[in-house]
Amino acid sequence: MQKAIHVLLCICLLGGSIPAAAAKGAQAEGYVGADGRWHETEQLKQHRLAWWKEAKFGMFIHWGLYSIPAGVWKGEETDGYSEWIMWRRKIPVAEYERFAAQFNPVKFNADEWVKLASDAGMKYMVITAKHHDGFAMYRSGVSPYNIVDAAPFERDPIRELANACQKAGLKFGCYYSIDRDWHHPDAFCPNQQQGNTWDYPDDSKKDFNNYLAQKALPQVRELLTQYGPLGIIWFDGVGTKTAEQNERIIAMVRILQPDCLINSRLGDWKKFVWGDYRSMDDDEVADELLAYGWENPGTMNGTYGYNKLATDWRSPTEIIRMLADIAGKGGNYLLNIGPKSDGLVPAEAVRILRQVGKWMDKYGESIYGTTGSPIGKPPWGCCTAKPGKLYLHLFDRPADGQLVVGDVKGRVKTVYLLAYPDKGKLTFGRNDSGQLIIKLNPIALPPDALDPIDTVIVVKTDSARPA
Ligand code: H79
Repeated sequence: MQKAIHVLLCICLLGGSIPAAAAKGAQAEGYVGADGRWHETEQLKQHRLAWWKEAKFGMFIHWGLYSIPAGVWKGEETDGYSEWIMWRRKIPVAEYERFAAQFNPVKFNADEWVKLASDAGMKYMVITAKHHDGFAMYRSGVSPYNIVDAAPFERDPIRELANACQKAGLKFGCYYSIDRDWHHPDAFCPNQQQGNTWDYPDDSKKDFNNYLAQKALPQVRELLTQYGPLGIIWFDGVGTKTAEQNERIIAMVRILQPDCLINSRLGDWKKFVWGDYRSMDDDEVADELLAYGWENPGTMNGTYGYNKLATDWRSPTEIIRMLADIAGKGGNYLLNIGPKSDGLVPAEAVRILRQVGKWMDKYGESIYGTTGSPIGKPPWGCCTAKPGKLYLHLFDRPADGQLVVGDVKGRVKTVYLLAYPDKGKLTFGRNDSGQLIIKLNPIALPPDALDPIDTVIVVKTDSARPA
């Protein structure tokens, strides 16, 4: 397969189109057809998704010029998404560009960020290479409006993070705002005036295709060719591109990096039409187990970019339970941090991630590589699964010490506390309706056996999918 893609890649890079028949004759699992679209087998897609399904937990990073005003512009406070401040305050391009001249995050250390993610149990990282403000956080030959050419910092954080992730064994991905660009005069946006209509008021003069051809596509190509293998290209900012343009973008990504995942936010925000897996709405968690891969792009404090006004942080308990709940519904958690303009991660975010890491050290087995709950969403918490195993995530202890698990199929072999596989064996039985019941008698358990955040109980059965 790799070889077939190689051949196709060479043809494509030489500028030739590939006759569909020839490509099919080569028995390629994936190829660009005469229609210009990427075609592939379900097997190839699943193969590409395998690491991501195993990983379950990643770090999202929103870092850009917006970390300088951090929610406050000319004394006016902007709550919520700090990365939207240019649009919310209608800051003219010429004024916003001055942030670039100021941006010098000398305390930035890629290895420290990667260690923070890794210690929290995260297996991948996705960082804003360009957000809606149009400023590239990497060395771009396409536009001088980038961190190396336009800021005193002169370093390329995308390169440093890509290298640090590779060293530490994390997958590395880039976020690229493809339909929005408030810096580019042609980035027309039909959605609720979400484009730059203060510097460039005449929408009828905007040639979106020019923006796409001159900036967005060449920058995506740079990201796919300058930083080694990307785990994910995470598109955002939907609404302007046509279906045909989305097809062309997908083909370009597949040809340049066949193993790189593409999230769904190329065309349709709410539906899963494009890409390898579905990005839910910002901060949205699915209501139930979904049959396809999905991901929650989540904030810790209601903003993605650093906002000094956003002090209402989710607690580590809430975040750990969200992670379990998301995994229980078959999803991934891409949890965001918004580093500051000096290059440091806010202390609250560090504190939260360390707590999450402590829990993951003990209970990671109940998250990584799991599938969603085969017993629905139980009232006392949630459930994840692996072949022959259920992981019960106990948030609320039953008052009478009897945990009603539900309709578990097959013969239950053993039930134990994940953190105490030997001493933490629990007694169990079935009630009159055949439901599995576990006895939680704290006297019989080791001290601190029940975790106040989420105690994981393993049910081992002889059934591959125990429900
Ligand atoms: O990058 C983060 C957001 O900035 C981005 N997606 C995540 C991952 C995003 N782009 N568009 N949107 C989210 C949806 C647009 C929301 C809006 Fe608003 C509602 C724009 C105007 C009203 C939120 C509130 C932003 C400004 C005010």
